[in-house]
Amino acid sequence: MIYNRLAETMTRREMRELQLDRLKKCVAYAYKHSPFYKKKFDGAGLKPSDIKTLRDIEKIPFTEKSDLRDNYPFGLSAVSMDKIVRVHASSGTSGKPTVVLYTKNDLDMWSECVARLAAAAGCTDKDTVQICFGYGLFTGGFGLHYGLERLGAAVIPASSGNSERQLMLMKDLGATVIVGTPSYALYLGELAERLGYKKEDFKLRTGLFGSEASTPEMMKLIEEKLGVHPTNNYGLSEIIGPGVSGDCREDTGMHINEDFFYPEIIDGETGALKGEGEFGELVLTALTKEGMPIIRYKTKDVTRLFFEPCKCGRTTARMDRIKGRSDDMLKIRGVNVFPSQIESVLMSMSGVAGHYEIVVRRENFMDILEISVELKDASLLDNYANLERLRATIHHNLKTVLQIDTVVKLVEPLTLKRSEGKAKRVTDLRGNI
Ligand code: DLL
Repeated sequence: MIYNRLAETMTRREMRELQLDRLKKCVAYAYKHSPFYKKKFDGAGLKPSDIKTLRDIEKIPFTEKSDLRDNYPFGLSAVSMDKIVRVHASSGTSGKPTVVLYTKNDLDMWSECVARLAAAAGCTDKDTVQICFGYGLFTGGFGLHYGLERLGAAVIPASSGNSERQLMLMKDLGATVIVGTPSYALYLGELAERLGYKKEDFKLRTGLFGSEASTPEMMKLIEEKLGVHPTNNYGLSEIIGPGVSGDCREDTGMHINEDFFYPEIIDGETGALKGEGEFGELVLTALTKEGMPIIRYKTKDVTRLFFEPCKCGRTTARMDRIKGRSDDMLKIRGVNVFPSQIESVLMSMSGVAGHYEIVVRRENFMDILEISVELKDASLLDNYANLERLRATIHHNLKTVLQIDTVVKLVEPLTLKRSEGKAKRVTDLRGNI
C-alpha cells in the first residue's frame, strides 16, 4: 500500500520543483530564525537569495555533529521553547547528548514519514505491532509508535528488554509486526527457540528493523527464526529520528521521504558531490523542519543513491543499506557509543592506567561491549574486595554515560598491547552477523 500516493509517486521533475521550493523556504527560515545558521551563512558570504537552483545547495557549508555538541543544548533551535512540544537526544562524542527539538508540525511530519515507511514495508491498519525499541530520549520508540498509530495499526509499546515477557506478549496479544533493532530481533528469535516456542505460536509476518547496520544474511536469519518478512529502515535523531527512509517489499533499497529530506552523496574527504550509484557519505537537509532546522548535515553514513522508479510504484529516490560509517561511532544494541566517551570515563578514575581495549562481540545475537582496563598498581590484585569495588564503579560510571551495560575486565599492569603509532583500541568482531 502506498500511504501518500501524491508525495510518493510524483515525477522526478515535480519532486525537484517541490524540493527547490522547500529548500528556498527552509534556507530563508533558518537564516531568519536560527542564529546558528545566520552565522554560518554570513561566514560563507551567502544570502538565502543566492539559492536559486537545487545545485546551489552546494554553496552552503556542511553542518556536523560537532556543531550540535558545541552549541549544546539548544543552540540550533529556531523557535522559543513554548513552540517546542517534544525533546529527544542521542549520544554525542563528548558524553553530553545531542539534543533535538520538535514543534507540533515537526511531529506531524515525523508521523507521516514513519506511516509511509511502515506502509511500504507491508503494514496496514489491520496489524498489531509490538515495538521493542526503547521509549525515552532515543527516537526509536516514540518515532515508530506515533507513525504506526497514524497508519491505524494497534500498537503495543513493549519497549526494549525483559525478553521473556516480550515473547509472552507477542504470543498472547497476537502481534503481527515486530519493530526493533535487527540484533534484538535475532536474539528474541533465538530465545524463543530456547524457551520451546514454535513458530506457529506467533502470528508475526512483518519486521520493521533499523537503527543499526544489518546485512542480507542477518535479515535472512531473522526471517528463518521469527517467520517475518524483514525490512530495513533508516534515520537519525539530528534529521528527525526513524522515518528518513525505508524498504518497500521489492528489496531495491530504502525509499527516501524526499519531499522532506534532500539527500546528497559526497566524498567525505573533499566534500565533492558523487553521482548516482556511487558510494560516499550521505548528507541530508531537512526541508521543512521548524524546531531545529538542519541543512546539509554530514551523517557519516556510507551509502549510495538510485533514482529510477521502483517496481512498487514509488518514484522517490532509494538509498542502499548502510555500508559503514566514516567515523568511529559504534552502534551497540541500537545505542550510539563513541570510544571517546569510554575513554573519558576511564581517564577520570584513579587506580586505572591509561591503557584500555574495547572489544565488541555478538553473543546469542546480542551486542556485547567488553572493556579491558589496565590497573595502575599490581598491589590491587591482592585484595579481591577492592578489585571488585573498582570494577563495579567503572561499570556504574560507564552505564551512567553510555546508558548501556558493559562487561568490564581489569587486567594486570603492562599486559595490554602497546602501540607504536595510532592506538587501535577498538576491535569490532561482529563481522557480518
Ligand atoms: O537510530 C533512529 C532510528 C531509530 C532509525 C529506529 C531507525 C529505527 P540515532 O540514535 O541518532 O537515531 O542513530 C543514528 O544510526 O547515523 C546510522 O549510523 C545508524 N542507523 C540508523 N538506522 C540504520 C539502518 C536512530 N537502518 C545512526 N542501517 C545513523 C544502518 C542505521 N545504520
